[in-house]
Amino acid sequence: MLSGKEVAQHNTRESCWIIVHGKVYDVTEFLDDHPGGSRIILKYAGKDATQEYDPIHPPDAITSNLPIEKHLGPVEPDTVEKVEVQITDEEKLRLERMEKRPLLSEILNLHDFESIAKLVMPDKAWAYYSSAADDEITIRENHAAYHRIWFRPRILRDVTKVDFSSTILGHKTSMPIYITATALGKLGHPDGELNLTRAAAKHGVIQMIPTLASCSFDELVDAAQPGQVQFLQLYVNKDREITKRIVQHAESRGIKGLFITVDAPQLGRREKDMRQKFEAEDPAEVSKSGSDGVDRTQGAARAISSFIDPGLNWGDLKWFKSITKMPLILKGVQCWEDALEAYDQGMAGVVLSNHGGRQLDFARSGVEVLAECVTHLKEKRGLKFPNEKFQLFVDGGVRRATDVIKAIALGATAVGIGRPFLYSYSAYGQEGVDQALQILRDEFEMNMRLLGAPTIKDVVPEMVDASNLNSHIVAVPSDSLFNTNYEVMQHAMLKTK
Ligand code: PPY
Repeated sequence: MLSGKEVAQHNTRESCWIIVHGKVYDVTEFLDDHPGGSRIILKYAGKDATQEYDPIHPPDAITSNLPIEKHLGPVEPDTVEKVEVQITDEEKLRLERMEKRPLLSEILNLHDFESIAKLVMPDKAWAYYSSAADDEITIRENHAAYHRIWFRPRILRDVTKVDFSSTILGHKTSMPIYITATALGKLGHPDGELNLTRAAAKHGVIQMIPTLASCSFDELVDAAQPGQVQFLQLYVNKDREITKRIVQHAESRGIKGLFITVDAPQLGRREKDMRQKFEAEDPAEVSKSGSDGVDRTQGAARAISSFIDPGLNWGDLKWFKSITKMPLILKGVQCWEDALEAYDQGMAGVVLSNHGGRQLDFARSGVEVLAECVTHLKEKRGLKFPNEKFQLFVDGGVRRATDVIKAIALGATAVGIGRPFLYSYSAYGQEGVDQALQILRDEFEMNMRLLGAPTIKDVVPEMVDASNLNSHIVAVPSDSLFNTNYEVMQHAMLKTK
């Protein structure tokens, strides 16, 4: 067994050992390959890096990326110098705010989770989760687009019983939503995505596991209940062997659908996340460009995105079909032409999504794209929606069951919800997600009844007026719950020290 003293001597670029979860690793040769850059590792050279490592990496990231001969074995725990984590005044205030959270029973809607999360989450986590691309126009449009769709309810239908259960890719769901993939779950809560797995089981909804989860893939699959359905969101690696391994492992573990992300050949500019980085680090340090070529001025997301293959193209889909029998869905389709191509290439569906407004600013909302996809796929391929063989999904901006119902009326099979669940567990742990799902169920029941639709099949296109959906400038009532959560973007500011 190694001693802490011995490890501490390897604290340079020439010989760099770190401790993670009680084990020592020689990362000297890995320094320049670390997707997050070498500087952050060097900060912990010779020390215990667990606390820095945990929120960002799945537990097996280090063991699966380092050759076995670099795993140097356990360290005697008593000999390791404790890394002092200083509680800043800001952190103290945050913890005080945490104590003052309202009771869960006082949380009435998904907006409430967001506003409480904003107050009680660590700044870094809030900046990463809430940030969006450029001027953040698309993130707002995602929500606003639903305000341009109005209902045409039907009356005098027997709505004593309302059943809003449905199926997604042939699998049962208690309502036509799924928990969509969002990265770095442990930034908001120590249990990370496990909060979502557990709540999804309780409420009979499907969770899409992200490639960049903080928990390991196996941990999330192991935590599922027998029969619980999970999908996988995939970032395609430049090294296709890695992707093949991930995909085939997922299939062997019973994953029921592969959602290939196609809207992120490069990560969007999320300035709130970037600014947080400037504030969090010594400005002199951040402004230097790293000798390893990774620009650490770019916030949490960009630092770890270099593995994603910008060369991914339509020609690759055949290969995916050759390596898996899971249904393939393209996530991030943004116009009918690409939806049509996906259909022609035998995909099982598409997610009409702009990545929560985090990629191309001024990309249109998923729900607007949905309407044009339905029109053109009907016209050009004679498809009817919802369609079992080629399913349309939408995500982005959804905060109410009415939003979901509008998308269903327009032809979507189901709607993905991401940030609201992150906010729910960041503020309240798994119980927060349970409550968020319960709120949606309550909203579904009431709104289906008021719409005159006893089942999801009864939610038909005639129940909505979407005639203004494409008009990007129309007067809509302002949504104060959403707007107060929306943070006004900041300009660059003068130095304070
Ligand atoms: C996002 O932040 O929008 C993501 O999809 C996750 C992510 C995080 C870091 C690198 C690439 C993608």
